[in-house]
Amino acid sequence: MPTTKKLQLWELRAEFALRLATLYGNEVPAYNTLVDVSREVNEDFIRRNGNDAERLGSIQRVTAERHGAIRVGSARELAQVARVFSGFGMYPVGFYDLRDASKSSVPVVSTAFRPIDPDELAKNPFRVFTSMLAHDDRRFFDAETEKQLEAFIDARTLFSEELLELADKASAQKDLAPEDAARLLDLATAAFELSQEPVDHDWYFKLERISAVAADIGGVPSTHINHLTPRVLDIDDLYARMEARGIAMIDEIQGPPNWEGPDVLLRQTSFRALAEERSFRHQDGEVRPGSLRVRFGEVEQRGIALTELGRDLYDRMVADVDSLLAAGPAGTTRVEVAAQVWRKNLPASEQELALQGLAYFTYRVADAGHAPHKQTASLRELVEGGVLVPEPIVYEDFLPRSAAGIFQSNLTDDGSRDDGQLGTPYDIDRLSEVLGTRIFDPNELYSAEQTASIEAAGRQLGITITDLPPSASKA
Ligand code: OOG
Ligand code: NI
Repeated sequence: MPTTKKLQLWELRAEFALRLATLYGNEVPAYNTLVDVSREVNEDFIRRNGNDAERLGSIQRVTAERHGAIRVGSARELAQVARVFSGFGMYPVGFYDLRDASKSSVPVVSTAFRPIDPDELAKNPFRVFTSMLAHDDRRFFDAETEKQLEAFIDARTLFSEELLELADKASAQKDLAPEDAARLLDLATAAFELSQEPVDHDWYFKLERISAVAADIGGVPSTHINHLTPRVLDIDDLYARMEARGIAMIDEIQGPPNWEGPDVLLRQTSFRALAEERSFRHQDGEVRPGSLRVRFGEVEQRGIALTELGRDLYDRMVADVDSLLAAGPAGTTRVEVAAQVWRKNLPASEQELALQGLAYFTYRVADAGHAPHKQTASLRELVEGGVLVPEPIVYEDFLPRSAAGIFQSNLTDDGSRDDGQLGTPYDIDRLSEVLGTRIFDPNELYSAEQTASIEAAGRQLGITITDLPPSASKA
C-alpha cells in the first residue's frame, strides 16, 4: 500500500518544494501569475523548438523547477538550516559574498543548498539560496547594534527540536516513514511561513536605516521565504509577457545577454511584490497595522555551466561591457553592448565551448562504429568525427553580481555603510565551519561529472581519450 511506503529524500524534496510554492502563492499572489506565465512560455518554447528545447533539462524537470531564497541571522541559525535541508537531500554548494558585490548595504554572506548528484538533480533540483547576516561586520553595524542584534536573534527559535531531529533522521536513513515524513513536511513548511506576530516598530526601522536586508532578517521574530523562482526556457519572452500584463519588471535582465550563441550560466529578472500588511508594536505599547514591502517575484533561465577558464572569460566580458558602456554614447543599453562583446569573445557553438574547455559537458558515445582503430585518440578528433557528442551540463548555482543586483534593485534606498571600517573576513572555509559541514565547490562537482563521462566513453570505446580540456584533466 502506498501509505506504508517510505519516502525517499527526493520525494520529500519535491513535496517540500510544492508545499512552499502553495504557501508562497497564498502569501504573494503575483507569484501564481508568474508561475502561470512561466508555464505558457515553456510550452510555447517546446512547441517552437521541438526536441532541442530539452537540451538543458527535461520539460518535467524545468516545469517543476524552483529556487527559493531565505535569510537567517546567526551562525546557530545557519547551522540549523543545514540540518533541515540535509533532511531533503540538499547540501551547501558555493560561497557568495554579497557585501562586496554591491555598493549599497547588503550585509550578508551566502551559500545555496541543493542536490549534488546528477540523478538527484534530474529527479528534483530544488535549491535554496541562503544568506546569513554578518552582524559583526563593522562597516554596517556599530558595537551597540551588533550586541542588540545578537540578543534579538539569540532569543528567537526558527526551527523546533522536533523539526531538527526529524530532519536528522531523514538525512541519516536517506528515507522516512510516512507519518514522520508528513510531520517533517508540516514543520519545515511552517518554519518559512510569514509570521503574524507584531514587529517591534522602532527596532525594525532603526535597522532599516542601516540596511533593509538587515531589518528583514534581524528586525522580525522569524524567517520567511523571500522569493521563489520558477525557471523558464525563454526569459525574454517571459519579460515581455509580464510587462504586457501590466506587471512592472526591473529595468533589465541580469546576467548574460540574449544572443544567437549558446546560453551560459544564469539569466534572471524580477519584479517587486506588493506591500504586505504587518502589525507593528509601537513605543506606547499599542499594536497598529502597517505595511512592509520586502518580497518579490523572480524568474530565471539557466544555461551551461562555465569552467574556471570560461568564468574568467565571462568576468572579463562583464568588465568590458562596463567600460564600453561608460565610454559609449548615451542611450545604448547594457544588453546591446553585452551582445556585441559576447559575439566578439565567446564561441558561437556548444562544440567549441566544450573543446576549448570553456564550459562543462558530458560526452555521449553516438557512433562507436566510426571510432578510430587505435589505442589513443584526442577528444577533439572523436567529437569532430561524430563518435562523441558533447551534451551541456546545466549551471545549477548562482551569480554574486546578479544576486546583489536582485537584492539592490528591490531596495527602496541604499542604507548606510562605512567602508573606512574593516569587514569581517568570511570565505568558503569559514562559512563551512559555521555550517558544521563542508561547503562543496561547484567547479569540483561539474568537473567530476565531466571527467566521469569521458572515462566511461573511453572504456566503452576501448580508447584512451587524450588532450582533454584543462577543466577535465585535473579532477
Ligand atoms: C537572495 C538573492 C539572491 C538569486 O537568485 O540570485 C538570489 C535574497 O534576496 O535573499 O536569490
Ligand atoms: Ni533568487
